[in-house]
Amino acid sequence: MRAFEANFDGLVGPTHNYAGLSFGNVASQSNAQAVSNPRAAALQGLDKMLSVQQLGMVQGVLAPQQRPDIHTLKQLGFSGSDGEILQKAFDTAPHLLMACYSASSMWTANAATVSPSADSADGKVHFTPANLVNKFHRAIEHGVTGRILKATFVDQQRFAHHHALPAHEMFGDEGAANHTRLCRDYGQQGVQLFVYGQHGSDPTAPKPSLYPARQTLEASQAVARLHQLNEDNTVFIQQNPDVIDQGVFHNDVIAVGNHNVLFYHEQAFLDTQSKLEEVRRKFGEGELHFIKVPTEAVSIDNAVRSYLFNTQILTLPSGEMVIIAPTECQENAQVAAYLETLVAQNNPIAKVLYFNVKQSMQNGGGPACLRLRVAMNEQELAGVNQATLINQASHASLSAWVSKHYRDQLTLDDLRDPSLLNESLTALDELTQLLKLGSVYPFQRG
Ligand code: SUG
Repeated sequence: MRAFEANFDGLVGPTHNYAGLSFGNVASQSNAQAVSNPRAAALQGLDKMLSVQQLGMVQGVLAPQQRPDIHTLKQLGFSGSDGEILQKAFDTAPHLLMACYSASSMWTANAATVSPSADSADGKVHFTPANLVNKFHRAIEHGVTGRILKATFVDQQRFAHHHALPAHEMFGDEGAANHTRLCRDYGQQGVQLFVYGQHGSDPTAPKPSLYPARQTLEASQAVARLHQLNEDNTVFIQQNPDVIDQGVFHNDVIAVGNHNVLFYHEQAFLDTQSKLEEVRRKFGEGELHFIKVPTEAVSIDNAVRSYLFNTQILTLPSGEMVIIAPTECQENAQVAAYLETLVAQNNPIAKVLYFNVKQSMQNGGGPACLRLRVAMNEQELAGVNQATLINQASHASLSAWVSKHYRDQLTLDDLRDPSLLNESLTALDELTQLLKLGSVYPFQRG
């Protein structure tokens, strides 16, 4: 049976803003307080989704979170009418209000870790929502994320949905952003690479000194157990702590894998040589391409600024491999020159396609952050909620929905405006009907 990779992108929510919430994420910190454009952000994302679908790929969409998260504000002791809660939080704890307003669920590479049925002992596709404990604004995502995943990957015979890991820093989990899979064919057993930033239980092990390492080895191991993977199809690799300190807050900012290609910066990992030998041994027979980018070709600084590695490498139905890159790669002289030589060299990557996702990039989210990959076969695809799949018609109705409900500018001062809350909930209520999700949001559940 034909197997393929589907990409499920996060739909940017109506409250997309720049709050500077992510210590260790250079773009988030440097654009703090900038004026955002939620409408442009959502339309940029939808246009990328349609373009990928038109390349012949299966493309889906994951709904955003309910924001503001008024329930969390109440849990933190703010009381009164919704308008009073927003005003009190704005006056006394603006950082909490911003966190409860973040549209950060758009980066669905952090929604969950996904393992395809070909790798799991029970033959199901497994999902574990990421607990995202390192950042408060993201730690409040996983409950609703789990409901959205269940309403999207519906067939319980084929999809296994787990709870997020315990919410403790020992199990800090950032989902697919620190996970990639190499395979000969999407339907055959592959090798899953789990990249962690630190050991959660060994204080003497290497770790970054300035910025946080968000993913722990203990979390990656727990996800591999939940997903019924085995010794032969998993490799655990530590991320180089020095690059985390230079702004590489997830592995997908320094390496990306697809099919039988691993594209990585030479400084991405610790013990690179022995770990890549382990990958090759577990991969077994067949062509496997390691494309290493040396520091003299692309500096860490340029990799972080351009998001060269936060690209999507796609295997098109024709077998051709293309890179979906942000326009920032085109604008960075060193990276643009590198990409020209890459496609000219003898490797499977045939061309680069550039996309404008600047609204997301300014918060540290490139094309690969915006998508969750789910390798599946035709039967599994039939078990997906078909209303969440992108084609010309669904792209048109979602774009019209965005244009009807979204503002074209948002400042932090707007967050105390109760009409923003009402606009957001009205939009999301309509969205659950468009995507046939049922009542996934707290405000719909009473
Ligand atoms: O978690 N930015 C996100 C970006 C996530 C990118 N994802 C991957 N690399 N897969 C984060 O740091 C910024 C929000 C703000 O500052 O308003 C933010 O959450």
